[in-house]
Amino acid sequence: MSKMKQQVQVTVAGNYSPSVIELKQGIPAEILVTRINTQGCLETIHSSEMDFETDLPLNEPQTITISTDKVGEYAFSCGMDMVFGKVVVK
Ligand SMILES: [Cu+2]
Repeated sequence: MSKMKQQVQVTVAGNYSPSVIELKQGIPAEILVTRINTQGCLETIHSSEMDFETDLPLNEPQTITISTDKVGEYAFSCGMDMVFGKVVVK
């Protein structure tokens, strides 16, 4: 059986697109986050609920591994907590 993995691309351009990321529980997941312009204050993405903080260099996709162990909703935001998105594990 081949290994399953979920991967979702997120584009950052003044906000997060998509801003709601749905993942299935129990399947390893990563989000590939690419900041494509300098709109807003989105040079950093972080989440205390998912325990990550990552710089987003312009046009350089960053891979963030997301735990899907537990069903729930987990917020992430820009470094100044002004722009938000969330991961929904179900
Ligand atoms: Cu901000």
